[in-house]
Amino acid sequence: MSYKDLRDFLNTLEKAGDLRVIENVDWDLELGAIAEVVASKHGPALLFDKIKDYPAGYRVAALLLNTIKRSCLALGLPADLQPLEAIKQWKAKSSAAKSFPPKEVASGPVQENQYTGEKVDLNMLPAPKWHEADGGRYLGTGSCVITRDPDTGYMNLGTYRMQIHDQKTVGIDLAPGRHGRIIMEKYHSQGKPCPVVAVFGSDPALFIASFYSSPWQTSEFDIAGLIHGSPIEVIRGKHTDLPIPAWAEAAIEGEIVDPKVESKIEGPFGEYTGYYTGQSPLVVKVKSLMFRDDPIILGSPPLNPTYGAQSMALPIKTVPEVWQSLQASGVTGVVGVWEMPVASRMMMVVSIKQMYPGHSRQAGMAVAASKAAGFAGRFVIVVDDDVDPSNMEQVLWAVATRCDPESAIDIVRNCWSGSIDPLISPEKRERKDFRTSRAIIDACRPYYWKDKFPKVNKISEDLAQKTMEKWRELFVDMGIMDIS
Ligand SMILES: Cc1cc2nc3c(=O)[nH]c(=O)nc-3n(C[C@H](O)[C@H](O)[C@H](O)COP(=O)(O)O)c2cc1C
Ligand SMILES: [Mn+2]
Repeated sequence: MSYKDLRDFLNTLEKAGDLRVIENVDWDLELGAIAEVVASKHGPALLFDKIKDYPAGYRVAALLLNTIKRSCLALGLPADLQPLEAIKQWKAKSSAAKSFPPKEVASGPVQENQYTGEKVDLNMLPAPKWHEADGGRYLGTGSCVITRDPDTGYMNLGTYRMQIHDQKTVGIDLAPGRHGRIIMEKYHSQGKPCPVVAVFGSDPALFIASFYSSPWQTSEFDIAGLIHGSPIEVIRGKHTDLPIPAWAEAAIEGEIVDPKVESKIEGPFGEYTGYYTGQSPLVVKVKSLMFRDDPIILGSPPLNPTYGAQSMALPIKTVPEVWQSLQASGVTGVVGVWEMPVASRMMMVVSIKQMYPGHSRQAGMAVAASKAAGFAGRFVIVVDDDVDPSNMEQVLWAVATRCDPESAIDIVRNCWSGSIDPLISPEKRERKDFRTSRAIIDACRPYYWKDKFPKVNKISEDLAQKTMEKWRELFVDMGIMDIS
């Protein structure tokens, strides 16, 4: 299965009864509030139309990846998979990515409306103010930002939040260590602004590819092409020479200016950590704006996860990336990787079959050092292979019963983080020291006496099965279908 563009994907959702069109909303908090409430109840994807101050047809889509089912549809996987199985299939699929360089075409729907120079006005697009204490209107929450490495020409995609400052200027928050930021800094060190294309309404394939991170010098266009099943069609940008996805809803061409030349603080912005953080000084000067007739802005507002409002139901990004990096760094015996839903990468779990002394610490350190979970991480929990890393009860039980705090928690100091981290003190923020510590929580049975560790008290599958068979009518009567 594949989809041509965002509209095509929304049609698929509509046919599946998984999209609700909501009309007559205000971009100023009302749209965001509806999205947050619906997300917290795991409701349908949303398409907002007739937005205050905008012509009918200028729309905002949201909550595309908010359920496991929609995430699977977006990834081109069967829609009824369990979370761990879905991630395993997506990991297998993404690791088999072959080279899918974008395919240049002469023109595309994204060019239906084009403005350059003085005619550019970003306020033409319906950008919501999503959360109450946001510093402004965010056009880029489900963005796809394209840059090119000046040394090698490889093209990087990233999702970075973007706030409208004025008609021709947007703020962009590029965390330290992002490929997009490394590329930008190369231009700035040569005294040049960094050419950039930003897409504000791509289909889920391009969006997922953007927040996914391929290894340095490997383009995320390959991931987008893989999900599509064919190369992404692009037109060549007149102002940047960068590829612009031809079927995108809206895009800009511009330059990220060296903050020493020009800067403006964006944010704060309500983030996935459950706090308002950030404040990036980086700005993009926009040279051209283009959008389709009746454009659809793709929104992906971060939400406080403590009441089920995550914007991503399936850990599409962190888990497969970390799992692959464990394999690449030679850590054997990994049976599962997960992130705690309420803490995302701040609390990663890896499950291993212990095979040699020091194995569990090696796995923990490799997770803490990976690109996907290394940035703004906090805790890495290592569990044995009898613990399902995606089952929070099992993980916490293992921590409580198998981790001796004195000998099985290690602290690593001065690790990679950024302004998004709520634990960066005001003093550290002031001097731009964005480092924080990590704890490796080894909740595996102690290696040298693991075979003498007390036996687990839990009904065996065999006894559960036999009991279920003999007492089936009783259990059915009680509404109990599964007792293992
Ligand atoms: C919805 C969403 C919003 C994101 N916003 C930002 C952001 O504002 N700044 C940032 O540095 N990373 C952000 N990220 C994470 C990056 O997109 C992600 O780490 C990506 O892999 C970076 O790619 P790169 O290393 O190729 O630049 C966001 C991710 C998602 C899913
Ligand atoms: Mn990259």
